[in-house]
Amino acid sequence: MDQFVEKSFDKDLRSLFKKDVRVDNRSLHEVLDLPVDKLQGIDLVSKDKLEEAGVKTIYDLSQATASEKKIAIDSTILKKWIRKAKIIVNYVQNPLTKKKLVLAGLDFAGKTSLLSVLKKDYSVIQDLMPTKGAQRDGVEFFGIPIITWDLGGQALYRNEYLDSGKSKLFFSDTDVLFYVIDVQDEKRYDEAIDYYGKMLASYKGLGEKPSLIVLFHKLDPQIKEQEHVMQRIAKLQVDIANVSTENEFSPIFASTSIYDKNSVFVAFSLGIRNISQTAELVASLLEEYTVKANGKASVLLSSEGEVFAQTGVTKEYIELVTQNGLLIDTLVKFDISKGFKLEKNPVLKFSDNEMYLIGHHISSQMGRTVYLWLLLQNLIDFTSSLSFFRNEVEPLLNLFII
Ligand SMILES: Nc1nc2c(ncn2[C@@H]2O[C@H](COP(=O)(O)OP(=O)(O)O)[C@@H](O)[C@H]2O)c(=O)[nH]1
Ligand SMILES: [Mg+2]
Repeated sequence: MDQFVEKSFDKDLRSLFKKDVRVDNRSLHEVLDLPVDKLQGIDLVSKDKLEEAGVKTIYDLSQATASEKKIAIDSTILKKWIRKAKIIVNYVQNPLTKKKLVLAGLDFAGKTSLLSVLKKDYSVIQDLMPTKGAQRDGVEFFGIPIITWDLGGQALYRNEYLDSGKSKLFFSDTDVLFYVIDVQDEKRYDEAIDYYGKMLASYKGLGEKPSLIVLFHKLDPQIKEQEHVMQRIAKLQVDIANVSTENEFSPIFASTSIYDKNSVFVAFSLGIRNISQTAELVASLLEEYTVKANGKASVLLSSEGEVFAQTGVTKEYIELVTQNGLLIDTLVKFDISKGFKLEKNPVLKFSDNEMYLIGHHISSQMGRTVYLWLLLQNLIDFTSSLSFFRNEVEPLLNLFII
């Protein structure tokens, strides 16, 4: 049932390699035998050092360990190279399939609302839009279609799917399962937990183990501060964790609210990052760069609201950056028909705490523009190392979902 995706050296791997490398897609496996210095960033001196340790090819490099004393290269740098080699080996050796996201939960849990946030169908902006074409049917995130599923209540007639062979059609090959629970509807907690358990059992029956995100939804900003609500949710989390363990699943928990759009993009991005081959490396590159640039927080964000990575000294700073990055992207989108364009390096000044949010274009591929948003205390010159960061991170963004 998997739908296979064609592999292409030029489309996916090209920018990880030096310019002179030529590879025919039909003999893609040959990249594994290329000498290590064909990889972008590996110089001849390092090549010799690696060779002395018996690491000659890209494949050898993927099998090396960074802590090995016999390789005389800084272990942070070596780790990155090994990680890249692993990504390449994985790309070449494993079939690429189309990914699938499932969004499930009781009726009224908020699934349709979550999807319209992801579509960036913000009603205020929608009302202001001069022209509106037909609504897009399917919602995609990171280019992956999201399938929704109502459980329980009015949708009872569909529940046969959970127990019958038909479930196979619907659930099979799920990469990430997002399970939504309405935290405001305490009366239906038991029902929500019950269906959650049934879904996990259904996946187990299929021999599948999707990545799992449980969304504590409708946790609106004003109720987040209420002690009794938080206690109730803490108990809910324990119950969900127990049912998960019984079914050999370990979910990631996230809180969401349509009144905090940032929370929705972050929660869905978490699920995607969990199945990404390159997310970890992208995150560590961003962390490294942010420290070097003296940044308080930063986020790699696409025009579609996809959060590739975020980092920062406090949770509040990270939220501030993500929220404003999203906002600026939305404004640009809204006024794009009037020729409104993002400046090369847009700067936003927060006058209450004397901080600056600076945007940097990182890549534009497949209809998505990725910006690096960086929160700084001083507008010092940090652009020198940016091109290095961009060169390193751009190929990894292209390989984010493979
Ligand atoms: N307070 C609050 N209400 C929400 C939120 N998300 C959805 N709702 C409301 O919950 C109801 C059910 O939402 P809907 O998206 O239709 O649920 P679905 O049946 O799972 O698709 C609607 O009235 C929404 O406006 C949220 O984050 N906070
Ligand atoms: Mg719905």
